[in-house]
Formats: sequence, structure tokens, C-alpha cells
Amino acid sequence: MSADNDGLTVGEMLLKHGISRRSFMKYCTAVASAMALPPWMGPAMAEQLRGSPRPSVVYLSFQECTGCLESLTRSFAPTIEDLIFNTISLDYNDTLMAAAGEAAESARAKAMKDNFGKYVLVVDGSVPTGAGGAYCAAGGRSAVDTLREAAKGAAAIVCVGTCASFGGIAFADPNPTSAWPVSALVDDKPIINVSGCPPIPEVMTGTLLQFFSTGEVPDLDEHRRPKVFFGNTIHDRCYRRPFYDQGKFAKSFDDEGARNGWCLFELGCKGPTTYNACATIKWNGGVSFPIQSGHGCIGCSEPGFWDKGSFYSALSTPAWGKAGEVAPRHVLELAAGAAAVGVVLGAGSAGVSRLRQHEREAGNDGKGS
Ligand code: FSX
Repeated sequence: MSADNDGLTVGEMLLKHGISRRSFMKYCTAVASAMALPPWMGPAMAEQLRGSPRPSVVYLSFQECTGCLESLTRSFAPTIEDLIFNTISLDYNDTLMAAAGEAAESARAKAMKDNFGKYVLVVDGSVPTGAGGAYCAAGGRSAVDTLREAAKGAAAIVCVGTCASFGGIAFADPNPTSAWPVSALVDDKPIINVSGCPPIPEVMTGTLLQFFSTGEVPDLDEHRRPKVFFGNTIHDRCYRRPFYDQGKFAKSFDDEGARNGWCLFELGCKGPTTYNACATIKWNGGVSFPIQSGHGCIGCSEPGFWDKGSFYSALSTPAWGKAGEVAPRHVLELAAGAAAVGVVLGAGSAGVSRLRQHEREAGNDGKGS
């Protein structure tokens, strides 16, 4: 956020901070590998970024708890320091910047003017529209006006957190501030949603880095989330998944099943219907994630997750409706040697082989009774 650094390329900034080409290459490779990109993408990203001017980022916060920014500052690959000092020019963020009041407002106005059409607008928090624009008003402007003004000159908008992406807490019933997600208020810009309450730090920095190095919006899912991070459910990649497949479920948080690390589905885990990378990238530099710490997933990266009922009620709709999935109740029955008609919905090969394995365990070779 310093004028001394204006106009420097990423490579020049790296040099200024004594960071070698090799270390930069290493961190881009780490990011590419965290994003499951092909191995050549890391060095390609590094080279592309090194020769480019640092992209301008304007970061607005509305109705949120600052959890997203707290999470972002804990990114390991790349670290927020790497991102801010070497890769981007963070021209406005009211929490991280030293300036306040008029100085901060004019820094934002200058960045938007100088980089019109090129800067990336990052938004966290839902946008309140109630009380005639009084909620979150700053500098005499309503939140909606501030958002729309900043959106006008943005190349793209990255919504970090479930609040900006889908409305989050404030949007939950009864939505007292008439809050909306960004996509409900801006419809003429590419929007990338990085949901999660908060999002995984490396998913935020990885999405930003990928956009800066390619200049392109990544492949998105139906909720505008990058498929590279949100292409699988937590359940798809969960290390407790073998217990689910065997019908071994913890019934309370301190029973023997829980102590043995069994599946938390019956305790309300929303992993089967939640798309995110928690089970693979994890948190705190890959140390753990909620399910590994003994609590079910609460589904925080999905739209409307606060209004979907108790975090502790088992999913009411079958999570195993996908092709190739096996209903856990039936697996249980099979494992117990009960009526051995398994149900394979969609009959995908993975589901079929799991079913056969359970049938063998239950003393039924699957060739008919
Ligand atoms: Fe929302 Fe983020 Fe949850 Fe908090 O900025 S996604 S309440 S972690 O802080 O917006």
C-alpha cells in the first residue's frame, strides 16, 4: 500500500524484498499443486507474474465478522505477506491499511481511477439494503452505492466468504437488514465466489493468484465457485469415508465409535452435501479440519446453510443419491448379514465394488441367494 512501490513489476518487488526467483517459483509451484493444477502451471504462473505490474486490488468489507480476513492472514501458500508485499498492490482494505477516514477513501478513489477496468474487487460480507442504506454506510455512502461504484471499474469481483457469496449469517431468516449477496446486486461483471465461513485461506489466495497469473476466470460450478477447489464434496475426500461405506457410525460425540474415528453422518455431518476442499487442503497449513477434530461438517460453504436446520440432525435427504453411492442403512444391513438385497443407486462401478465387498463380508457372494 505504499506509493514507493507504484509501477513496480512483481519481479522487481521480489528483488526489492530479497526474495529469489527460486523461492518465488517454489511458492507458485506449491499453490499450483494445492490447486491440483498440472505441474508445469507453477513455473508458468511464476514467470507470468514476475514480468507483470502488480495487479491492483480493492477490498471492501460489509456485513461480516472479519473471520474471512482472519483466515486469509493465515494462508501458508502463498502467505498473505507474499501476496501483499510481492504479488499484488492492495490499494484499499479498511482493516489492514494504516490510513483511515478521508485518506483511506481517497486511496480507494485513486486506485479505482488509475486502474479503471483492470483492478480486482474483493468483497467480504453481505450487502445490507435496509433502513434506507444506513447500515454499513461509510463516507456518507450506502453499502450498495459503494459496492456498485467499485464494481464499475473492476475486471472481476472475487467474493470471499459465504456472506458475500450467498448472503451468509445476515441473510439468514429473518434477514433484518435486507442483506443480499454481491451477485444479487451486480450483474455485469464476472463474479468468482470463494465460499466458506470462513473460506480456506489457500483457496482464497490460490484463486486470486490463479486469476492474476492467467487473467482468466477459472472454471466455475453452478454457484460460481472455482471447480478446482469446489469440485468435490467433503464426503468424497473424507478420511472417515471408509467407515461410512462400512456402515460404522458414531452415535454420540463420546461413544466408542467416535473414539474409533467412525463416520459422523448420524451426528449431523453435512459433508455429503457440501462442496469444498477442507478434506484435502485442510486448515492451519494442512494440520487438520473440523471432521478430523471430531465435529461434523456444518456445510458452511453452501448457500443458505444457516437456514437448513440443526447442525446436529442427520441429513434428511439421502446423501447417497449420486451415481455410484451406496445407502448406508443398506450397507449396515448387509454388513449385519440381514436381508441381502443391497441398493446401488446409479450402479456406478465404485459403488458396485463396495457393495460386493460388503456382500462378501456378509457371507453373500453376490451371485444370488
Ligand atoms: Fe461471513 Fe467473512 Fe463467515 Fe465471518 O468476511 S463468511 S461471517 S467467517 O467474516 O463474511
